Amino acid sequence: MSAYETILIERRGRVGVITLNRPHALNALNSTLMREVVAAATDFDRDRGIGAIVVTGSEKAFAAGADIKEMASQGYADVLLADWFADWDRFAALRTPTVAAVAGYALGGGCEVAMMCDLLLAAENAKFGQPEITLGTIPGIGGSQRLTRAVGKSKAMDLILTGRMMGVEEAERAGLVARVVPTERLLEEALEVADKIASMSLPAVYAAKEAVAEAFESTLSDGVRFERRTFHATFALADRAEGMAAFTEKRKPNFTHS
Ligand code: CO8
Repeated sequence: MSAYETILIERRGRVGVITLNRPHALNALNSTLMREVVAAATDFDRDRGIGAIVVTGSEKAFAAGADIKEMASQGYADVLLADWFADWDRFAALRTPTVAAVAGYALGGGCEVAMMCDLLLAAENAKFGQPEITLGTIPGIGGSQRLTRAVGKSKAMDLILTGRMMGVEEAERAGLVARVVPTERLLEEALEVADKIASMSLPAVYAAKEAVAEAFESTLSDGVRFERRTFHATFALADRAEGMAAFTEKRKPNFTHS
């Protein structure tokens, strides 16, 4: 079914699953893989039959970073002119909620892609880190910004300046991870969460995701105003009327995504 070289894609009901699949390189993000993930995610995002997207890797690695072998020969002008990693802005701008299901290594670009997802489920064996400093460079897919917003300045500095890895307990304590799950149940749990999200009203889900994302882009008063206006707008939805009627009538809502 998949015309992709470096990822597998699958539809499970209303959930789209993207599996990073370069096992010989611990799913290192080369340019083909990056292009394919963004293309597959964009296709799912345009599909009204998809209500959530799961991004996952293997048990050994979500992704061990951008592909160092591919980057090694590049110069400043090469990466500047090609605007390396700018494509990921399209991934960050998806309207469909994205769930990262992370087992094993999530390092460098791998950690950054996981953090670009809306929520992050981690297996007990997951390890997070931004080791770019050990290569003489720095995070390039948003890590210095998203990690700092997720875990605060001190821990972000610790990870980014030393390049050390962080296990799941520390990652959960620091607020990077929504839930830690047994490694063998990771995909199942991620699919359950994604299914739950996909069972809600799609326009309400878009609105909720946009409102939470606004917290990272605005002042508190602007964000609260944005939320209030968006909340008011949900009163134009048939699904909002159905959701409240179903509660009153003590039955399950039948959302039509309208
Ligand atoms: N890139 C390319 N190949 C990789 C990568 C990678 N990031 N990670 C692992 N591999 C390859 C290895 O080279 C090896 O290949 P081979 O068998 O051909 O030698 C294979 O995957 C298996 O890896 P290991 O044998 O090393 O497996 P171990 O279990 O011994 O170690 C580690 C696992 C600890 C994860 C180790 O592989 C490692 O340290 N990997 C690199 C991690 C890293 O530094 N990631 C950050 C990359 S930089 C980045 O993501 C953002 C850069 C932003 C730059 C901005 C520029 C514009």
